[in-house]
Amino acid sequence: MTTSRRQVIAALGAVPVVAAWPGLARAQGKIVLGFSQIGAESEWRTANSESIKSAAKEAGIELKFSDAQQKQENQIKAIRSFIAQKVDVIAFSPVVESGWGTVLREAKAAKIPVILSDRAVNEKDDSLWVSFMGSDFVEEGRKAGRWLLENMKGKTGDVNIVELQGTVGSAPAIDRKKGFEEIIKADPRFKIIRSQTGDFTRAKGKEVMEAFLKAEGKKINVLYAHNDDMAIGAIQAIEEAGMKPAKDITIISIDAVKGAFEAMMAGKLNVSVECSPLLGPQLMQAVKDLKAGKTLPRRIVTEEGIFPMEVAAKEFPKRKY
Ligand code: GYE
Repeated sequence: MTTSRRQVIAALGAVPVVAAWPGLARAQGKIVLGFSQIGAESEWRTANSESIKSAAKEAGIELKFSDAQQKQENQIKAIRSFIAQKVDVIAFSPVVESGWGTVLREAKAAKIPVILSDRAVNEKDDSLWVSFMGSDFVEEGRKAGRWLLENMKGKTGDVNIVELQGTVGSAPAIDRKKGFEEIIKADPRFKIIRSQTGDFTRAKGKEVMEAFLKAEGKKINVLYAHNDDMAIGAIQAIEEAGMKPAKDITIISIDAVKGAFEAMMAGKLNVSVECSPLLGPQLMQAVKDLKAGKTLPRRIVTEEGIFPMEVAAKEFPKRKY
């Protein structure tokens, strides 16, 4: 007895079969979006992936989601495969700023519009993407710097800062450093005595903080971490070195994910600057607008705040990531 196709579809369930059938999504009138994600390096990134997946589902957009495990070459491969599959729109979060020209020109030649999500690229030809949506990372760095200046007003003498940078060559690492330095240079007492990458992960944040503590020990007054995960890793290192995080060393980080709120409520982190990962809904709206023939704004900036330890318990229940 042969099994009919209808039986196979019934047995497998209609949804996965349709999804696996090239071209069928489009035949059903669905928009196809290829998204190349950086990886799963942080709590922020996990929340961002979740936001994109759930917003695509909600919007009825067929999402081809690819995780690059923090490697640019994997992102380039994914984008090439989206071009080969003739998706309607490509969106991606570039792990680093440079090196995208060739693949973006390939997308342009194939007439597939590209949206930059979360991070920017450093390419002269800005006709290679239609819109960039995400945070103003320079401003986030400034917010961190302003908070520090404000909160060290009463302190006399030098303020020795160690900095945990994000992924080398990435937009948030470059810009968060720039914005922070721009503010602290107003007061010569503020000095960055060590600065190294922790690649946005807890494990590396801990490892590098251990090295900072070994080299500088009690000289360290402040830790500025480019994201919460590295700060959380560093907090462990500080405790293991017998010091009190947020007391012996003032700690500032960026993202304001739940893990940071928990650390603040435990009295171990002084402040976190908000960076929202919830880009899914606006990305799906942009994809729909593009398909409807509308022109997107070149830049869509996410609005965000800053949360010091004192407000953590009150804000925590309202946090969505
Ligand atoms: O701050 C960090 C993540 O690009 C804004 O990437 C994002 C950054 C975020 O790994 O936690």
